[in-house]
Amino acid sequence: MAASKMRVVDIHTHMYPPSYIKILESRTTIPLVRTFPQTPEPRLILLEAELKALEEATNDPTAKPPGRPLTSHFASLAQKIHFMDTHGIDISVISLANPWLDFLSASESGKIGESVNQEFSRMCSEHPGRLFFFATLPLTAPLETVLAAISHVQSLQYCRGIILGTSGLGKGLDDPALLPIFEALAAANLAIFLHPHYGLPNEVWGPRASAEYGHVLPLALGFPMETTIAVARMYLSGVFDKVRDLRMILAHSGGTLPFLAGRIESCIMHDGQLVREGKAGKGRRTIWDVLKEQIYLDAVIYSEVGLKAAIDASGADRLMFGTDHPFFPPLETDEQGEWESVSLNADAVTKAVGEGSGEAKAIMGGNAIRILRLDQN
Ligand code: 5CU
Repeated sequence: MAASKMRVVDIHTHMYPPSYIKILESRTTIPLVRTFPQTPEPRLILLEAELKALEEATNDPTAKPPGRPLTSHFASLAQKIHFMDTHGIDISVISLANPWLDFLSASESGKIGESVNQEFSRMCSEHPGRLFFFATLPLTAPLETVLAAISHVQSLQYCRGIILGTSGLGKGLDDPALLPIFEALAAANLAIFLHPHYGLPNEVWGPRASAEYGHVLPLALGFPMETTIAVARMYLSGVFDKVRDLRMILAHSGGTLPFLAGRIESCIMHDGQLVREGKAGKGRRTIWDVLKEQIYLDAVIYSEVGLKAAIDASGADRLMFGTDHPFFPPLETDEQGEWESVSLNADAVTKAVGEGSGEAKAIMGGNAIRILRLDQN
């Protein structure tokens, strides 16, 4: 029997549609898009950790430009398809990049969310079978607007889930007020792609970070810790037991969750309060159980060491390849060519499970096709 061809699926790949970029251009506080005299390309400034650099560049035209260049990779569908073709990616599940609709007022987020989701739906319909999307929810709007948005996106042909930040309704993902939303998503068979944005407080990085360390600390450490904390809080609050059909895909291979799950378990078992309250007993589903039953992980971890931990924690049948395009472009080679950030993740899969192995095929695409129903157009 001929060996089946490997299909490559990118489940972690973002866009800001043009209408969203217009909103960012109209803003004076982050997130925003602004042009600076020191560089021709507009800059996209997203993160709290970029505030100091933004202030300095605003007051001093010789200061280094803040944020990242807003290249055509962020908003152009043609560029996304070119990127996919360049890297042998058959299917992409695109999603709005952070911070989604989190900064919009309660009165505007419902309408803007609807049009952003329509725009994603339209982009997918231009490339049937090659593009699917994770929708975005207007979480600052009243509950009925959020629930109506879930019904709306469930009806969109190419929608396979929703992308979610860790703030939820403002109080994190262990907030009981989120339960009806989690229940509605589970009932609609829409997976949650959990993605960080807020990182850790700026003070954690120390006084030298903004001037000397670029974006390394907030992105390499802040993002994964944010995801880890958000999911640990959900687990401790019992969300996964309350909504057994809830399915979550964690960005960046679950932050540090695969590495820290044992420690989380030990801390639960040795916590006097939790033991007294009967929350640490024998029949309980452990964080390991949740990792294997309700959680999927992307394979965006750039090394076989982290990837092996992710596979050990959740199983090779629950990992899905991703690129994080358009973030992490090459800085010294042509952006229209191959990106090292992509090959690092693809090589990690090969090194962890062997080139051409069944597990490699599953992680590179088979799992995503099965889990996200990508063979159903
Ligand atoms: O480089 C960055 O700031 C980011 C970001 O904001 N979001 C993301 O998904 N990856 C990298």
